[in-house]
Amino acid sequence: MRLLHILATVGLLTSVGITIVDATEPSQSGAPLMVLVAADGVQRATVTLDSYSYTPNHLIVEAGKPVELTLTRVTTMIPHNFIIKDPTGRLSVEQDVSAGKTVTIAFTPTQPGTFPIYCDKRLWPLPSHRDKGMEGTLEVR
Ligand SMILES: [Cu+2]
Repeated sequence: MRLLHILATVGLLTSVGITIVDATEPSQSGAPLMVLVAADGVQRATVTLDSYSYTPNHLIVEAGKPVELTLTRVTTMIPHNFIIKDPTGRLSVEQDVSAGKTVTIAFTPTQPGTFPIYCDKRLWPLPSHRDKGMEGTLEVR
């Protein structure tokens, strides 16, 4: 049993190593999305929430202009949310998205920077959704 456990651990480490190597290659799901400014000055984009991902997972917006994100959840059972936290407190977004629902959130980032987007849902004692890869990046320029 113990040997099997060690082998399983080695296998896990190997797969993590491969993932890290792959992460240096450009991937489609990780391609940054430059959010376009509409005629009314609002930067609009749609983000799909799945288990366990955001698509797209890297949004680039301009500071000082309103952002409107349409969050669409394709899963039916697992609860997800969409959180952006700026350590300085200027930007704080926390939105639950319930089964099959679409929610629109609006905020205006004032400071340039790179902020993590993540889902903090977790079914104890399993890892959080963020740990399972449900995270992204908001880049404010
Ligand atoms: Cu989630």
